[in-house]
Amino acid sequence: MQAVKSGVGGIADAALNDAPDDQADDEADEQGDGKTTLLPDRQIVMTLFSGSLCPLCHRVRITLAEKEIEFNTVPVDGARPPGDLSEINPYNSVPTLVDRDIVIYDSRTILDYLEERFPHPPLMPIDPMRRARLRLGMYHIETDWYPQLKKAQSSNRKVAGKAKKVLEEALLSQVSIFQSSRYFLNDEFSLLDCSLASILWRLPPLNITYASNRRLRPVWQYAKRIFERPSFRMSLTEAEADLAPR
Ligand SMILES: N[C@@H](CCC(=O)N[C@@H](CS)C(=O)NCC(=O)O)C(=O)O
Repeated sequence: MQAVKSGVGGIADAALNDAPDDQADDEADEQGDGKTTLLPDRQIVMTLFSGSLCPLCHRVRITLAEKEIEFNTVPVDGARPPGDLSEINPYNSVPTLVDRDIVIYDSRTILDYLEERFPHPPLMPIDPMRRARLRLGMYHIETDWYPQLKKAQSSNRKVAGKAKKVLEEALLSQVSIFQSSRYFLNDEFSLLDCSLASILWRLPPLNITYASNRRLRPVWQYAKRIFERPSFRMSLTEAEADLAPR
């Protein structure tokens, strides 16, 4: 059995751990541990294995918060993943979502599953062409942006410096899209925005300061719209909250 945190995720966990009717909490209380719970053999709510600073986990947490889905979190330290994870996910990767009998890994597969299992509020348009456009946007982010973000966080200064330049240029090349609709490529908030937000949140600490760059002003206006959403605030782990610009 695996120790888990209970709640709708992120920094909201502690408050929600006090919910009186929560069966998992009752089990924890029996153990004299008011904060952590044990994953019941038969899960009632979903469980997310999640890294506290992992951007792919973050886009899943934003999606869960948007859809107001209750879930347990198993915090995973990348260097020391729990044994349970390798038993259920051959890639031993986070995010990994457990929903009753199914274990889902790969963040994109998880997003698609959540959208289909919890269609309200919708985070994808109905129109096939608009859907395809957003899917292409997600494809670009997954193929180009996330890998560059990983490189930009590298301890190798040369690799990091080059990736930061690529990311800044990518933002500049998309400015007209950032300002052409309320959300990215769409007037409604979507899975694409959940994905982009997890990247944009991590750029200012890497000195990609779009807030103070006049040419990137539309990016900042877009980012602010997302960062101010209650779901976004709720999605943040403590470590992610610490990345906020001071
Ligand atoms: N395609 C996967 C990639 C997941 C991934 O690389 N996750 C990283 C953390 S951000 C991880 O778990 N690395 C440890 C490992 O793969 O062993 C996804 O989108 O979920």
